[in-house]
Amino acid sequence: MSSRVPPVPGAPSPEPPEADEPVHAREPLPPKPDQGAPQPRTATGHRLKAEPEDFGQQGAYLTTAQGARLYDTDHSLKAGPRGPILLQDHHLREKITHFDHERIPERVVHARGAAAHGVFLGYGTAGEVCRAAFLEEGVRTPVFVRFSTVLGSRGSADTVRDTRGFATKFYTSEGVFDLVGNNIPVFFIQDGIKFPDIVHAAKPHPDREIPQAQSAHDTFWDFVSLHTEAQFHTMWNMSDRGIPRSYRMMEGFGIHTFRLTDADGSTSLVKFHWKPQLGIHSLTWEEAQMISGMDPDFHRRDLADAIESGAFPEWELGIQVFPDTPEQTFEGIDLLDPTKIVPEELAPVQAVGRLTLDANPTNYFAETEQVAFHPGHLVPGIDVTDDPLLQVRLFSYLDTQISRLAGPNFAQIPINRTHAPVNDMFRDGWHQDGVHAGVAPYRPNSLDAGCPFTAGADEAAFIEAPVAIPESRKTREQSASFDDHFSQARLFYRSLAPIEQEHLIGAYTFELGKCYEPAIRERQLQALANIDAELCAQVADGLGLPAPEATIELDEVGTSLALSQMGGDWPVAGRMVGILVGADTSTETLVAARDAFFEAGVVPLLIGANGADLEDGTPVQRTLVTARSVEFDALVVTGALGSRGAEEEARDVKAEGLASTGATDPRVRLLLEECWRHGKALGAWGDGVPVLDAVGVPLDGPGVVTDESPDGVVAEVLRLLGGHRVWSRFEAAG
Ligand code: HDE
Repeated sequence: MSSRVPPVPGAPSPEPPEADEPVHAREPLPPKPDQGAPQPRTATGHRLKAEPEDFGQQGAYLTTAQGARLYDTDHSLKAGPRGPILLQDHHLREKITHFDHERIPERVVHARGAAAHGVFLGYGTAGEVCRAAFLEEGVRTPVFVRFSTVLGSRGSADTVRDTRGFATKFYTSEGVFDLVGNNIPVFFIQDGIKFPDIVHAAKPHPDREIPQAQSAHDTFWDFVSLHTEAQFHTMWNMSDRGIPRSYRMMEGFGIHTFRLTDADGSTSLVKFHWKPQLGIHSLTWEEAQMISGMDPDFHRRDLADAIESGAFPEWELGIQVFPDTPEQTFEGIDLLDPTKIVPEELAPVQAVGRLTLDANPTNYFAETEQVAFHPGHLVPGIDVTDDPLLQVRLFSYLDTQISRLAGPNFAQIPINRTHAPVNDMFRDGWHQDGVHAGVAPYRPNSLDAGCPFTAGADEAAFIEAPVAIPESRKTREQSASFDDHFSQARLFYRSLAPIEQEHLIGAYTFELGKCYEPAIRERQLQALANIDAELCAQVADGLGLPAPEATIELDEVGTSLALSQMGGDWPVAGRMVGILVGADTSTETLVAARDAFFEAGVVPLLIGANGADLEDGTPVQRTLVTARSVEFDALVVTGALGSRGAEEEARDVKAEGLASTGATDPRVRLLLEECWRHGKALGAWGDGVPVLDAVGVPLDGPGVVTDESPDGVVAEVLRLLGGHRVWSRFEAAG
């Protein structure tokens, strides 16, 4: 690592460009070192002796799609320099036609996402309950993971309040296994037939198509207040889980109960969990809103930057295991009801493997947009249950890919290709990439020598667990064991720390406050009254409405500490620290402090008054114009910065509409004030200390570190980062 050019992530190209336009023909640049791509496989799963770059553009010259070299792409073929364009201009027609068809339909839900390649390492600890080969000890399986928001369109902001998708494709030796989960362990609805209803209610209103990527509107709260099974999921949404700090700092859940089979054929019921190595952390609501405007790609950028800077995100896959009894319940909880959790205190999460994301996609469209997940992509040892939400998903995902990816051959798109040999009898269809041999794609046959053959359990066939289905009758009824809509919501609320409860109350008050119709606010308050009287009273108070009485008896539910995300000390890898460069700060001290942050795995960015390099040529990465506090997890002030005379101050105060801050630049004041308000660590040394003081940051306040020299400040800021936020700055946490 050079001390002059810090490896700050985000370089757009593998080679820094020259200022002059390049004119000498050369082969394409390689992908960037942090990028990965689908493994080279044929459409039928065979490993190709090829490099991922072989699938990218080839040769030094611009060509048509047929490979003919072109001499001009800027001028259409015309009848004379000022004449009409000729129909025979094939390059023009090909270029425009391809462009006209560049877009495919975005996902109906989870349209906005970001993804990464990685590897899953089996611990072997699942062997007692599951025979899947990829869970065996030491087996390394390539994976592709796509995170997403649910409600927004593809171009919407990352930090809106919403559920997040957490979908993992395991390219196992026994076929593709997709674990298509969320960052919230329960769902809005118990039966998949209602999915279009909840999604229509949550999406923008159909008349004006507003609001985008929001649940703070009438149709959403109309539905969830009339449909109280959604209350528990909604409570997770209104909690800090709805605004994660990063995809790297989210839990993931398979939600449904799955059925595992071991090598002897015995079955167990399980719930899947992803536990992030960096802990579970969230934004504050104000940060989330500010980021939506200032950096709508915040989560996407965070994931890519972390991987590029070598801070590879990691999760442990864990399972909660339950006996597979005919009732399919555990401690009175119906395991087929996807609106219920099993508290971790009742069934601990047992780690079975580790996921590491270590490469960014090379091409967003080819990989992140075209990846096609499906909860029915299972491998021997993992099977579904009769959860009525899961059952509908098994239909929906295949169906949606056919319209989204234009036909039935989407499994042949490189990112979707399995790493196991494929010998199906599916033929033809749009974009067929296989070149199938033989004449008998049917069974039984003798003309293709009977190929392909069916496998038995000994040949690793996927065999559905032969579960008994009790004698019954056709019905549209739901089991009475699905009826309790409130007690787990109460358990959740009561398990939160006071500061988390305060955030949750604020979120309900905001969202309901944005509803136009009083009847909807009142109806939702009634649902809250059936969850917790104190919660209801506080939200009612914020709305200026009377708090209704509960209409049901509220059982005592206890608490589950695993539901709170407070506490703990976490690795700081990939956290962002802003270092404000003082006008007279010694460059040597600055570079030493910056490098100390780098060595701890943090990304330090130097913030200068403007973009000029420091005296010794050290570049700055941000300026007072491009930096905003929400980008950073901590700020350090190294000296007086951007100090101004009285005339400049008067001008800035007028132009920015900000209160006078005397000699301190108002943009510095904003940076520091926001960091203080959002509970972020603040450090200063030397001439930086009076700057903190001047903007009103109490020097003896919690999480404020000052010293004569940088060493102690850097160490203490790193320690504070491990706690995510300086919680004691918030009244409710104090
Ligand atoms: Fe999905 N869901 N979903 N969903 N879902 C889709 O499939 C659907 C549900 C989830 O990054 C769609 O390929 C129905 C639960 C994720 O590509 C679609 C029902 C959970 C993703 C679809 C559910 C999820 C999707 C849209 C109720 C958590 C993004 C495009 C029966 C366990 C995957 C697509 C990615 C995507 C249908 C409920 C998670 C329309 C009908 C519960 C993470 O098929």
